[in-house]
Parts: sequence; structure tokens; C-alpha cells
Amino acid sequence: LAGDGFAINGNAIVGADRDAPQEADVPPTAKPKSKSVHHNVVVHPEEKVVNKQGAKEDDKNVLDAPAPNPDDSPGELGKPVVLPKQMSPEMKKAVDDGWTKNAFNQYVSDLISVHRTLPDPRDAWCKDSARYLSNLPKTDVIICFHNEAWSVLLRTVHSVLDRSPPELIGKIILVDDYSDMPHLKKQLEDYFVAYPKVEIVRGPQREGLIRARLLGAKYAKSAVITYLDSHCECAEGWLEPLLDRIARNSTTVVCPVIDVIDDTTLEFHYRDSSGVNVGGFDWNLQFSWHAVPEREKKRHNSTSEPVYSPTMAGGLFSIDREFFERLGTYDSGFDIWGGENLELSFKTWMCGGTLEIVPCSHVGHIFRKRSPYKWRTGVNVLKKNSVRLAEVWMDDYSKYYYQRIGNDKGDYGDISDRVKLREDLECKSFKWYLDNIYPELFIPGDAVANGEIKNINTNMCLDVDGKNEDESPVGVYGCHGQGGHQYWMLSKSGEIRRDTACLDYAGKDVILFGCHGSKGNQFWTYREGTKQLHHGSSGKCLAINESKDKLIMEECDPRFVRQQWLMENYDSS
Ligand code: UD2
Ligand code: MN
Repeated sequence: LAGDGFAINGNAIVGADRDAPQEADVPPTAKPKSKSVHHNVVVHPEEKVVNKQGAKEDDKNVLDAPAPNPDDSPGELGKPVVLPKQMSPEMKKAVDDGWTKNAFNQYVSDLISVHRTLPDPRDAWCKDSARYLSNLPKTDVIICFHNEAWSVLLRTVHSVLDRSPPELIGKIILVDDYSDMPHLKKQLEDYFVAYPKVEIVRGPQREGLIRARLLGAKYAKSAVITYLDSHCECAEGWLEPLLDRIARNSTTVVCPVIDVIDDTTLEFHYRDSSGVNVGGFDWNLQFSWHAVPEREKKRHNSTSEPVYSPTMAGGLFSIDREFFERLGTYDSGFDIWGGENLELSFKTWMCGGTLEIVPCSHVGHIFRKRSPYKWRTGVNVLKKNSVRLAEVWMDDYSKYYYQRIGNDKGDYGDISDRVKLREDLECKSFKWYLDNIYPELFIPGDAVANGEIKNINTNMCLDVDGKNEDESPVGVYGCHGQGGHQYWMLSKSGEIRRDTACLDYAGKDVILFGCHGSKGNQFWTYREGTKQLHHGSSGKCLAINESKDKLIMEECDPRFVRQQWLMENYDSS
């Protein structure tokens, strides 16, 4: 077992761990929407209460004789496991504990074999082995974890071993980012003694996922590095289509389709190639999913072909090891969680590579609604990472992010070596990236107004009420001047936008709805003279109600001050 101490750069880490700033502030990774068929397997209350180490017993048997699992065992073929409504107090406690520790249903995971079978999610197109080069490079698989559940971590590793051609796997490097759960110590080492490809690396202090990944990379020897989160399941045939792209061009960085493993039932929901999404981001520098754009569809004959993606979700990808090094791997000044996915995405594109999503490759991931582990105290980790990202890679466009954080960059440390890296690599500009790789992104500078929309005689502003989602209602809230939920842009074409969502009125409530670009319910005109916001399809005006706590739409009348709004940074020219 490897495990020497390490210091990837000189960044000292200050402060003790504690809970994430506020659970609601930790953006859970956007979960792609998915469709699926349900075949419920109900576990009856009289069935065993899980033992603490989950699938351990089960594994022993499997170790001796890896017999195929009968299809009716819990969770086989990716089916959901549904717990009974009525549970004994002990069982209920075990279920609740599992949720508290992991933010997914560990109890259910522990009932499922760590070698469970999955449906084969691939299109017929993908199964033609002639599509892939015969001499594919080997990959090392790096899986970082901080306090992962036993059965989930094991299932991740076994899904790699069970569903990859052995000759394509060098090592599986498990990087323990200073976990304190007891099962991740000696028990883990003992378990993997039987699997010579698995190596466990332990960091001497909590580093966060970015530096943990860098530690893992130090132990990698194969031509390709593949990263996975510690709660994944690789599906049949996941690896060859990824390695094939890199074998053809070592500057291609590839991501599998990320299927959703349900956090409650552990059902594996797979998406067929027509439902593949690509990655984007918004000006809060949050990752988002989007349908494959038309311009990209035109480049292909089949929906199974790899598609260009402006960004990656972050956790699951393969990259040529030398190319990764050439790109300067990750910024080791990034702490705990976040931003590294955009860093790698931007520089891949800007510094001579391409980033693709490969519809033939499927890996499931448990998307969680909150982060179960401790972040750091006293620093807004995600903001610090994002400011480093913006400073180094986004040129003048960084200002749009800064507007979202009240122009307060905070202390983001020294970035001079990252700036130098960009210069040395002679990377293209961020404008080039936006124009060529992500033309769908709305640029706030193209807006006629941006900032808050304030009702004139009250101190109330248009506010998305915490939800920047499709079809969520828009209301009013005391103006706070911090951007965030009160940041709006009026586009030249008459939309009042957030990033990808637009203010929409279809006769009922004023809501946010995905921008469609065809005016109608999303068409607004600001009359500078009367300060009214006229709505296109209804001809009504936006107003605040009498008790000044709701938005209403009513007949336009310039005498009503309740219809008068101040648009920040309005420029009529
Ligand atoms: C997503 C990515 C994740 C990462 C993150 C942004 C997917 C499916 N997931 O968040 O890989 O890119 O966005 O940074 O694309 N971990 C550590 N040390 C820590 C914290 C986490 O080792 O201090 C491990 C953790 O056990 C897990 C991985 O890092 O295996 C990613 O963390 P996550 O699952 O909480 O992130 P996720 O999926 O919400
Ligand atoms: Mn994850």
C-alpha cells in the first residue's frame, strides 16, 4: 500500500472542519432529468436488518465463487429497492442513520449485492466492436473518497473490475481523503488484499477532492487516467468507447453519459442516446445540463456518436495522462469541492483539446441533494475556487461572475503560477471559447439592463425566491443589493432573463421558464418614461399588489406607481 505524506503545493489549510456553510448553499450537482421503467422490488420488514458493514457477508461468498446473481435479488438489473412503509423502530433508525451519514439511502444499498447486474444501456450502434480500435491504451482508475459508505464504495470498484476488459485496467487507485469512518481503515485494506490491481493511497490530512485527485494521479502509470466518484456503477461496455476516443487523439477528453442512481431506491435509471445532454455553465459559475444543440446534431449521423460538450460535470472522465500534465492538471489551490470541472473544461478547449460526451459509455452516479460531509470553516470554499478560475481563465468576462457575488472577490490566494501556465501553453481567449464552443450562453454585456428590478416607491425587488428553476414562481423581496436571486437582465430582444430562464407570464402567475427566444409570453418592453414593464402577449403591466408582497399583472395605467419599476444599469442606446 502506498501512502507517503504529500504536499502538492505549499497551500496551508487553515481552520477546522465543520458543516458546510449551509446545506442549502451547497449546490448539489445538477441531476440530469431521466426517464425510466419501474420494476419495484419491495423488501419486507421481516427481512434482515442490515448489518453495519453492509454487504460484507455477501462479499465473502462472492469472493469464493462469483456466481451470477439471481435476477430476483434486491436491486439486480438496476431495479429499485423499496422499503416498506411500516418499519420496526430498529430498522427505521438504521435507515435514518444511513441517510444522515451519506445523504442517500445506505440501508437500501447495503441490501444490494456489490456485484449487482445492470441493464445494458447501449444502443445497438455501440455494440459493434469494429467501431473501436483494437489496440486500446490501458487506464488507471482513480476513485477519491471522503467517508463513503462501504457497500457503495465496493460496488463502485467491483463495477469497474466486473465490467471492464482486464487488459485495459492498470490499477484502481483508491484515494482516502482523510476519512474517519472505521470501515475505511484496516477493513478496507484487508478486503482488497484479494484484488492486486487495487491500491489504497491515504492523504495525511483532509485535502478536498481536487488535491485528493492530484495525489491519486501521482501514483498513476498507465497512459490514460480515468476518474470516478466513489458512488458510481459502470455499465457494460463503458470503457472501450472512452479509450477509443483518446487512442485516436490524445487531446480528446471524454466523459461517459452519467446515468442517475436513485438516492432512495438505488434504481439505475439509464438514458438512451436521444436523451443525452451536454454540459454548460451559468454566470454564477455553476455547472448545468443542456440538450445537444442543433449545430452539434448536424455534425452527426447517429445520436450514438460522441458529441462536443462545452463543460464536464466533473466527476467522471478519462484523459490522456500526458495531456493532463501538459494542461497543468488541476489548480491545487482549489479546496474541498467545486470549480475544478470548469477549470479543466475551459483549458481543455482553450489550450488545444476537445471535450466530448460519449453516448455509448454509461456510468451511474448517486446524485445527492445535500453534501453529507464537512466542508471548511470561515471560508466560502466554492467562491474562492470560482474566483481563482475566473481570474485565470475568463479574461474580462470574469466581471459577470463578480457581479453575482457583489464584486467581493475575497482572499483567493496566489494565482501567478496558473497565469503563467496559461501563457506558456499559449491558450486561446475566453471570447474564442464563448464564440466557438458555447455560443448558446447569454452574455450579460449584451443586455440592455442588468441588476435589480426595483419597485419605485417600495424597497421591493423582483426575486426568484430561492429557486432558479423552470416553472418556479417569481415574487418580490426586500432589495438587498447582493445580486443573487435579484439579478436580472433585460435582453435586446425583450426577455427579462436569469441565465437560461426567462420571466414568463401565461395568464396565471409570473414565473421563470426556460428561455425559448420566440417572444410571446416572454416578451417585455420597458417604457423608460412611465417606468412600466409591458408584457407582450397579454398587453398587461407588471405591478406589485396592495400588501406589497406579491407580483400581479394588470391593465396598464401610467398613473399607478405600483406599476413603476427601476431597472438597474438601464442603457437605452
Ligand atoms: C460533482 C462531481 C464531482 C466534482 C464536483 C465539483 C459528478 C457526478 N460529480 O459533485 O466529481 O467534480 O461536482 O467539485 O460529476 N471527496 C473527497 N474529499 C472531499 C470531498 C469529496 O475525496 O473533501 C470525494 C467524494 O467522496 C466523491 C467525490 O470526491 O467521491 C466527489 O464529491 P461529491 O460526490 O460530493 O460531489 P458531487 O457528485 O456532488
Ligand atoms: Mn458524487
